[in-house]
Amino acid sequence: MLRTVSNALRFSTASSFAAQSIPVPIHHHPHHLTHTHIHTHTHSHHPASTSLHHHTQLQLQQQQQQQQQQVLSSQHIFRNAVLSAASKSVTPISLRTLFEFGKNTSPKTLVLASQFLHNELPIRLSHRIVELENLPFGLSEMPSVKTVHGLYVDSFRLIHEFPKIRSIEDDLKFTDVLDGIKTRHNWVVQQMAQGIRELKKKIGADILGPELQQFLDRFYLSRISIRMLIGQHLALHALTPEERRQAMQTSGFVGIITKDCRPTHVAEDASRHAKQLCDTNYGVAPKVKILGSLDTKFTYVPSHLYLMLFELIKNSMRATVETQRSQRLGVPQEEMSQHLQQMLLRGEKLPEWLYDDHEYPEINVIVANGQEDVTIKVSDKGGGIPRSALPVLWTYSYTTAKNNDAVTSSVNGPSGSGSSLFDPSPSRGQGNTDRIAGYGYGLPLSKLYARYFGGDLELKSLESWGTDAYLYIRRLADHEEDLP
Ligand code: W6P
Repeated sequence: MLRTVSNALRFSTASSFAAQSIPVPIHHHPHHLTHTHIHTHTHSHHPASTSLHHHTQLQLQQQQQQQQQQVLSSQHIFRNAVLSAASKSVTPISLRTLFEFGKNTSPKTLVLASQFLHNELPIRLSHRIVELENLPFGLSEMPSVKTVHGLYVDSFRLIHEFPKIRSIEDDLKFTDVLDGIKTRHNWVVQQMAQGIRELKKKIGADILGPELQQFLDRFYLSRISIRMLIGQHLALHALTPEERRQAMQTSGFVGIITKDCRPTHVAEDASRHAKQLCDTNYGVAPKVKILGSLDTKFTYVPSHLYLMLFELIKNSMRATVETQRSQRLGVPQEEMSQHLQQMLLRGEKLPEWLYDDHEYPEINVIVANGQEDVTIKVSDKGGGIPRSALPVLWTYSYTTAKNNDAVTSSVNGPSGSGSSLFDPSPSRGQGNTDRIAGYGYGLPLSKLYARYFGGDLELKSLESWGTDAYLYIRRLADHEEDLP
């Protein structure tokens, strides 16, 4: 039995696993047992066993060994299921396919949808499970990364062990399982960010190199795809057939996709929210003007578009406010909140323009309705970014770092306020205390959302003047998921 296990391990493809010493004290593998840690050690010198007769002790040992083998065996079977799934390729789906499929859903087709996910999700999860075990710099060993790994293993197990889906009842039960999984994964982005902070603390480096960046791009893109598939499935199940028909007729919605996604509307929503945030933070917010082909509509996931436009608009707002104030007051951006506080403490009157929206240059959102792409340009006069600092905006590794003013201050003009805006890094002074943007992953994640269905997101900067963000989205929904 043990030989079978170790042979299988020898031939297994997951390098970190195969690299374990063989024959295997499996309980030493950090990832192997996640929540159900069963202790199978044979404590032959356990004090309690000294009073037993030699005979019974042997029996006990044999029994324990048998138990150990059974545990090894079920672990081994599970591990093989993960590896087997990981050796399969994912099946990319186009937005159109998701849309068309959900358009005429009968209970029967919903069962088909569940069957597809029952097959597909373990593959997508298993790729991440294996990858999470083989990260560079010992990132796999960080507690938060292990937590995420455990979450993926548990989710894999729940889906993998769910029996074959045959009936509508099975479909509903399975959908509940997916709902639970999606919720439990809500904080994975933050948990991974935490894991990276843990690693940085341990190795004392700020920048972690392109390997990690690429891993995180793959990891988050995969996460977006899994959440898209589950989200669509849940949205279809949340309505009765009659309600689904109505949603389609009145708003063009099929699940979370609509054929009438209107960038103008989404940009208005995103601007409203960004304005609230900016007002809270600065007591003022630049105007947003929407121009171009205002009646553009196309098939897309409005929640994704919202997320991207919100990120871009709030970045533009922040850059605009900070640059304008800094220029007119002649105070570096990172000293601004302190400067204003001191003025107030000294009883000085703050200038009128400071809290007047109209004193700040407008942000322009231009919608272009092309054949191939719908392109949305978000254009600010927020002082721009040195060209050399642009790549940093796409990285996951710097905003979370402490005391990295050298990096942040090279971004966005004369003073620090780089990052995905509205998320003061720990190094930033008092004043900006909001945490709305979490860990400053907004920009790199937005690019992944754009790329997911074949679009892209680019930034162009006119240093000293402003920044233009170009968001490209495929006009036709035929593009299949871009998957890692
Ligand atoms: C800036 C920095 C930035 C990032 C993303 C979008 C707009 C802007 N403006 O100054």
